[in-house]
Amino acid sequence: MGNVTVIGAQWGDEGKGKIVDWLASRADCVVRFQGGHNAGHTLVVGDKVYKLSLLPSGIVTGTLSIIGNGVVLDPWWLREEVEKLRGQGVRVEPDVLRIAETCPLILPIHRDLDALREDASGAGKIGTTRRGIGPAYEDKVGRRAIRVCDLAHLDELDPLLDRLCAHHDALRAGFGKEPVDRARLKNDLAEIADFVLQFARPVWVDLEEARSQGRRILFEGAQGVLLDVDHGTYPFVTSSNTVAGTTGSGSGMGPGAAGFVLGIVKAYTTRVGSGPFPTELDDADGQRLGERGHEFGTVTGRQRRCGWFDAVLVRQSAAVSGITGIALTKIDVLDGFETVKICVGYEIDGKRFDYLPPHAADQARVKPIYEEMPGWSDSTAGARSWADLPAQAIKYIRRVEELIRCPVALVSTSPDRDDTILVR
Ligand code: 2SA
Ligand code: MG
Repeated sequence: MGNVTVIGAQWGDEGKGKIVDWLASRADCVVRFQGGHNAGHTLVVGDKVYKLSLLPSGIVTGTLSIIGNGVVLDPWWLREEVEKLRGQGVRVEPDVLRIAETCPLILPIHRDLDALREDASGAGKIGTTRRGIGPAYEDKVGRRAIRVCDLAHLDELDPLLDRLCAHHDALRAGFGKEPVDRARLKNDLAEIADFVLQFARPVWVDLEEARSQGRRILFEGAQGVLLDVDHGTYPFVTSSNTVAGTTGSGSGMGPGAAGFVLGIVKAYTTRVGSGPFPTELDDADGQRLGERGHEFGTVTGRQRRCGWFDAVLVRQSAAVSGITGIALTKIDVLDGFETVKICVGYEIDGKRFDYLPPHAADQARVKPIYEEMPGWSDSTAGARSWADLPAQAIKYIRRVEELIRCPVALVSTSPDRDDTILVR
């Protein structure tokens, strides 16, 4: 198998961590290409649980792990996560972890701004992770970011800080906040610089070498397609492109880098943060999905909103991000439901839609049209072959496949690495 790209095909938390970990053991190199420490990937290996937010999942198995230029990097978080993993016995050294020199940094002022804006936004609140992701990407595109390579030139920081602070001081004043404490920021950067720089590399060189030697690269997406800044439920999205096309631009490889695009899809739907969610359930079924699926965020511990599987949204995700095949996860959470529902279309004022209209007001108003199927009472948990699945569960999976117009390549039946069914 050549390169593989793993992306979430819903609103994140589809169970990418397990699948990435499973694939990482077959890859030569794992690359993160967008997002920051707003991701939350839980890996269960044997009796050990690892929680990663920033580092590529390959790190746990000692696979070469690269943080590409498309990621926004919080250097203090990096140190914390590295130290935590080392404490769990994972080796994190410059030969296994490499960070693009061109990564923009997330600074304390970005976290401040994220929180100030969220708190001031009233009903327009995005429900961000408050980790400064959006403000850091804004500064990157606004050409005023401090990047990893700037840490190697601390004596040339002043003109960069002039540009950055001119912008932030004005914004902060608007919120009644004091100007940026430049001396402190410079000190903090000087203190963390060496830690980050030990991992800093022109990672495009490593990737070019890997490519020319036919090594297998695994691209690890964060969040999900419905949170993509262009294709998601804007403005209730994250600030990066989460689609597979970002693998090239976010790592320094060409557009052909992505290879097989594996979309991770949960057998039902969840979302954290604000924004439209057509199949959201406020009833006992929703509660049951949340409890059985342990639907709490890895990063912030927030309770996730839950609902039935939305085939309209996943079909759209698969189309806009060019998904080759999907991995269906957490099918066991549906065990024991008398009937299960799948959303097959929407209605607004009697008009039918087979896609999610772009305006937030329409998105909030769409009524899901459901197809009902009988559930299954037998357990799918821990199934490792197609033959282990109840007949109704197989029917459900086949119907999902038909509706989203994309083949199911894998089915995951528990958080355990080995509880995975390969579908030809
Ligand atoms: P941000 O912080 O600017 O990226 O937030 C913008 C929106 O993106 C959503 N978002 C996420 N949704 C699901 N999972 C995410 N990561 C963590 C996880 C979440 C957690 O994987 O478990 O622990 O709460 C993630 N990151 C960003 C966010 O909810 C906003 O809707
Ligand atoms: Mg997650």
